[in-house]
Amino acid sequence: MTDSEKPIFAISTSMQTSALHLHRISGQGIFNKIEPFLKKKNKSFLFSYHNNFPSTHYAILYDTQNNIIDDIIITFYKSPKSYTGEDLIEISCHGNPIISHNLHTFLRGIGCRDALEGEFTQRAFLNGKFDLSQAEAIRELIHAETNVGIDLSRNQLNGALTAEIFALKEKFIGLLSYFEAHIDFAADEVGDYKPEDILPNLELILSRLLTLKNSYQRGIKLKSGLRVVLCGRPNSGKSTLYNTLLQSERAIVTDIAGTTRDVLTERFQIGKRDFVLMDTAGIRTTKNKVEHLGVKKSLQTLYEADVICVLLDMTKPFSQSLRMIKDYLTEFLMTKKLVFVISKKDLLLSNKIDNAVSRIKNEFKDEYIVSVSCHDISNLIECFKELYDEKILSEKNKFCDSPVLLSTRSHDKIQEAMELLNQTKQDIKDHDFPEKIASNLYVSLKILEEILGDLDMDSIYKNIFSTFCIGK
Ligand SMILES: Nc1nc2c(ncn2[C@@H]2O[C@H](COP(=O)(O)OP(=O)(O)O)[C@@H](O)[C@H]2O)c(=O)[nH]1
Ligand SMILES: [Mg+2]
Repeated sequence: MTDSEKPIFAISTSMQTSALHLHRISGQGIFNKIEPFLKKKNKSFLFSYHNNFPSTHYAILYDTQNNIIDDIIITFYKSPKSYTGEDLIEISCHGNPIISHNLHTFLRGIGCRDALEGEFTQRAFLNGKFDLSQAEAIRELIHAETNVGIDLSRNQLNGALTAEIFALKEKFIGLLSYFEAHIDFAADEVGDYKPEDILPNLELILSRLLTLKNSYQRGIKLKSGLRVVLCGRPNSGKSTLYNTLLQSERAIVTDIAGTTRDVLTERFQIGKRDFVLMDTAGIRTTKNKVEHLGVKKSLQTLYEADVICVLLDMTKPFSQSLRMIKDYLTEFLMTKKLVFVISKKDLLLSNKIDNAVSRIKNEFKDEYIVSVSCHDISNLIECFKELYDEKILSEKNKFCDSPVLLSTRSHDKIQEAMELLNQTKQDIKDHDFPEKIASNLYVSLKILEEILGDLDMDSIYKNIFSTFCIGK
């Protein structure tokens, strides 16, 4: 048996001490290999390979020297109805790393080997359980950092991209049959060669490919969450708000102006809404070299923001904040969503807050204005929810069932196919030979099919599956 045919095993959970560990073993013949080492209390282990699978059993697992490894729950998945398409076993044992290491030593002893990264998924792909775009979707699903990221991966796992590539393939076949007919038959049989007649069909393919290509950037944006930057003058309460939103003492807070120098970045959630939050150095003119660099970095960070929260400490003269906004933030007033956050509201009387709101409204008409304190940020939370729904959720819902490209690999394939098709478009306009046009159409189609995988792409697979975790 070669190494690639050997049954493989890996722990699917983490190897740390925990209630349970789950292990997977996959490969033909694995049931026979393991069965002699399974017993029930005082009885031998009885189970039939002909049962309906999957079947789950309680058993005690012994090693080759007849020592107990652990009492386990073992599930048998009969080929082809398993994740890999091979006979597959899942063992759940007590979550002690020593027990799991003993189990692995035992498995090596009965002819299994350690799985490589992504090898279970690679075997599943090679056994036709899913195509390459779906395998990539599984990787994305495991690594997604946001709820939208999970939704987009599910969409691809369910075959949205696969279906689109198949639909495009149908369109290609329509185009190809025209040129094939003109290669094989004379004009009196199939009519005059007028390739420009099929240009609209080619345009249609190109426009669907463009939609796919654009979905890549949109996907990146949607799955990263809403990027919120906190900015304002020193001591306006940015770091305090940052910590309150994250519910942890992440940033240093002092009453000394210019405490924060670096940009801090963390993720946080409001329900299922995902945000990236950035705290920045207070914006002011300063002679301190380090603080000056911090201010510069703050201003650069604003370009990455979806939402800029401008903190205004209204216990200080409003003219100072106004100056800062006019001097540094004017360009963002036009290009970004701004939220004016009146901070330290616990230090302000309510008529002072009203007064502050109307002064801000006077200066900046259509922007959000909320007031917060370190004890109460409910207004801002509501505002964040609204902005998330407007900028992320509605965008996601607009495209909810359409495919979204998740990998650079598939994005580059679409790009490559589009370049060749644009060349073909020119060839058609130039009334070029049907042989040449058909050949380029075949190559473009082949490039698109590679998104779903192709059995002579061995080196690419190795690359893709090596980015999975062990046990997947
Ligand atoms: N009373 C009160 N003080 C606050 C509030 N938020 C911040 N502060 C104080 O204002 C000072 C500056 O806060 P900090 O968060 O470091 O401001 P930053 O420079 O904008 O990051 C600190 O002494 C904080 O304790 C608030 O909501 N209420
Ligand atoms: Mg700070």
